[in-house]
Amino acid sequence: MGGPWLQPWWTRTERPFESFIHGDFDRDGDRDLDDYSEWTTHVTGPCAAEPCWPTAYTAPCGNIADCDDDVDVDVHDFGAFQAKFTVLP
Ligand SMILES: [Ca+2]
Ligand SMILES: [Ca+2]
Ligand SMILES: [Ca+2]
Repeated sequence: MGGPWLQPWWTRTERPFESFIHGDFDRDGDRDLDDYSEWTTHVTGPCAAEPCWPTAYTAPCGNIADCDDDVDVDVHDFGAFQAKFTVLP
């Protein structure tokens, strides 16, 4: 496998998982189409009763997609993602 910078950032031990911007999967400071592509892989739909327990997502980076921190990834998270959609020059 390639060097550590070719791996998804959440698998890198030198960058703490706890520090992130919701929706910024590649940690380049924006929420663009690359991030949206990853975001779509974490969609769970809403829980019957929110906040969800157990968590609706099981992937360790599901909380990055969960923009409103209610432990699911649904249309409300999409709205929050869309509102912050940016492309850096
Ligand atoms: Ca990004
Ligand atoms: Ca929700
Ligand atoms: Ca959510």
